[in-house]
Amino acid sequence: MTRLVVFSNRVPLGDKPSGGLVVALNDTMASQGGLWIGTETVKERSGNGPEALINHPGATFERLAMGLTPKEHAGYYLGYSNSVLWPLFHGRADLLSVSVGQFTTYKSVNSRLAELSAPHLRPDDTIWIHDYHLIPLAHELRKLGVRNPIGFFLHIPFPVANGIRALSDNAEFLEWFSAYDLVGLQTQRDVANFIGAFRTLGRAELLSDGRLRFNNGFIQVASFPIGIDATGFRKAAEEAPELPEITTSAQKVMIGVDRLDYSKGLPHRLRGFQAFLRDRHVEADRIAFLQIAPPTREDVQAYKDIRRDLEQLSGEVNGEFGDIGYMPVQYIHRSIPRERLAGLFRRADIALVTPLNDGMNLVAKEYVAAQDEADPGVLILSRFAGAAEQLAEGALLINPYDAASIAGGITRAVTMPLEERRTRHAAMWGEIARHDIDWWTATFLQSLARAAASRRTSETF
Ligand code: ADQ
Repeated sequence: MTRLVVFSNRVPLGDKPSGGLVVALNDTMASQGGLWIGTETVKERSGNGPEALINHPGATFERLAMGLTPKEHAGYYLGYSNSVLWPLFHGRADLLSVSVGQFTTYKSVNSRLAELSAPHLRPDDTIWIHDYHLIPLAHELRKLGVRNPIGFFLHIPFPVANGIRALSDNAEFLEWFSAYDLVGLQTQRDVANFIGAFRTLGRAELLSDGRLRFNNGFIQVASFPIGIDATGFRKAAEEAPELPEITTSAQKVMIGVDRLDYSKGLPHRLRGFQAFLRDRHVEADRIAFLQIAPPTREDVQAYKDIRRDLEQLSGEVNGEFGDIGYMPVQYIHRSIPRERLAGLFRRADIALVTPLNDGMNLVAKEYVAAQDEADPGVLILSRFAGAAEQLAEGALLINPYDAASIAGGITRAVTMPLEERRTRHAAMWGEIARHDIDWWTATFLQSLARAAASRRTSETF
């Protein structure tokens, strides 16, 4: 069996990792072993002696990290990755913040990571690179003579051609993808955008076998919707400790769990809830909305702005509809342990997952997995979440830009008969259990092995 080498921006270091990508891959690595390489910010790099990756022993797999100086962290992570690629890939060119030096730092961090990692690679390794921070990495590894199968998976949406056009160096950017044997995206929509962008901007040709002929090579692209540890999460929810009453007088509980990110549509969600409350006789059916939104990337201005907007709006809604013993919005600005999260999902009658754009959204899948199938809750889901492609049959799909659409979804959810809730839940659970995290890993790696083998064959002729 070949060894799996995973690259991602961060390496999981704690016992209980959180965050979409790391949670998803940690179990696979813990059970099958391998090598995980990433980056971490250090105060200063030691100037003497050859620079080395930092070893983090203590896991069932090997963990290595490259130290980033605060300046590199600013240019590569906060800068190009999260102030250029993240907003662009989520369709928010208006939030783009381009500054001198970011692009160069992004490339130099990737090339140094390649240089420091190459000596750790063995000829029979399978390499799997994750996410937008590391797009040029395969190109850099190939320059160093690495011939192993290399796959890439993008966890966030792939934008339409105009999104890529807003990258000043888009020709070089497209070129990076040709170093991979396989490019994996979350949804069919992303694959269509990818092909469209390469045809429009790179004069690529779509071949009948699905590959793209681009410059002098080929790109194999396909969708692999990421899953969760479905049975594990369900079990955690079943075994979760009793929760204290969420609020005193609310009859129904609605939950939202998101990193505090502008792509998650949190202010729009509150406007939707406000519209619902305005339309109804609140006394008749009091609903408590619990929003858990831990901070991220707080050094980026757009994230400071979203935090301020959200705090203001929840105050506004509570001021308008709150009463003694009833606060419609409870807003918690921190991370909570996964077991407790699983218990909260199970307790909640409704989940509001309303991103303006999202690669997949694992919260939607976790909420469904946590339900009691005898009396399941209702998932209200944005049509812009990647998960909507798989969960359309069971979720209430809404338009997150339209407060009336969200309000309508809440009304339907509150009044939905038990039979309908069960039918919808069963459809979603079937999909989530079938296409779980093990399915995702296995399917991607099998496709990568096939793609790499056929590329080698065509190279021989
Ligand atoms: P994220 O944008 O981080 O992931 P998501 O898919 O929802 O979004 O994953 C977040 C994870 O963190 C979930 O497992 C959730 O339970 C957990 N989490 C969130 N808030 C938490 C809190 N307060 N306390 C504890 N845990 C919390 C990126 C992409 C997504 C894609 C994933 C995986 O943006 O679109 O689904 O990667 O590919």
